[in-house]
Amino acid sequence: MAADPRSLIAERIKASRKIAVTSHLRPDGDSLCTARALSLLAGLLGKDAVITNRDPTPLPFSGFPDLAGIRVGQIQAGDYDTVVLLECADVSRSGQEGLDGAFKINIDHHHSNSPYADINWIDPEAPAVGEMVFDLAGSLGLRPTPEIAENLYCAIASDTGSFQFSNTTPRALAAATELARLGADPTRVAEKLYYNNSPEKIRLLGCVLSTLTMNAKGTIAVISMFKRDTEGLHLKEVDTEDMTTQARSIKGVEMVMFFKEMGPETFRVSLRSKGGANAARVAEHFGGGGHIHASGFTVYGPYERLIRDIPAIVEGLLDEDPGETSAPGR
Ligand SMILES: [Mn+2]
Repeated sequence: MAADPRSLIAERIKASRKIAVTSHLRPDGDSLCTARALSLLAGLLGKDAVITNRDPTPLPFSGFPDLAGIRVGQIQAGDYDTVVLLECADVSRSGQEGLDGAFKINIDHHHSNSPYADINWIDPEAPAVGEMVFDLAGSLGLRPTPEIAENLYCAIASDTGSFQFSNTTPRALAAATELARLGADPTRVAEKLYYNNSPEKIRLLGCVLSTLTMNAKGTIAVISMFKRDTEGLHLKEVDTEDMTTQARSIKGVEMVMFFKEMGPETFRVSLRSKGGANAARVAEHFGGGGHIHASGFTVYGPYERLIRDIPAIVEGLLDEDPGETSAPGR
């Protein structure tokens, strides 16, 4: 039987002096807060752990004081004894170049296709990488401080959509309970994650949601955002995930189509689906791609024609492929 990757990782961390931590392109709450927790855990052992991501920290996480120290750029592998990659199915997912000679640790809760690192700990049953690093704290013989506990809790809360998605397993809830006991404050985390919007964003949300149209069956919701909607608002970046979430919350909706004007007669269409409705298959039909519940493609033409024709084609595709009925989730 192979050695437990947790003990191998713990040994390697203890034997390292300088540790680099990174996560995937367009990092999310799970990878960001877990990276922070891991660097703090390493700090408890007297290690110098530095988080470096290729992409900047997005909203709302860019406003978290705890995540302010994250560097953006490339890791100078020669400066570190160990590089930890969180949620990267391969090295290219990190956007880091020049890690070939580095000692790499791969921690992921998604199926990785290649165990590319020197130590690979892949647990597709884990609800979030934050839950795995909580487990790792035990292997390191460490009790998370309240700050570490709160980051790990935030990672799990964020990845489960506040304990709503299909990864809200007994394991996720057990870890959350334990982390709350260790000092994580669920109310404070919810404030940071969900009560952090600017007035401009809420105005834009109103604008986009007011474009809502539905097909006759009530299974497809279409919303649109035009360049003119964002121009006056001085938004540095536009987080549109909430807009699709609102449209997806309509009873009976299986697919949300979000048309975003990118240029003259050019629209990026984001698809979000639930249950068995396969967003990836629909996107592929139009030359795009993605996952079963999140995908996208680009279309060209006058808006009035696109918004009439594309949802009708999508309805046909959904009818053809009812998909397997599965639990709601992402
Ligand atoms: Mn995750």
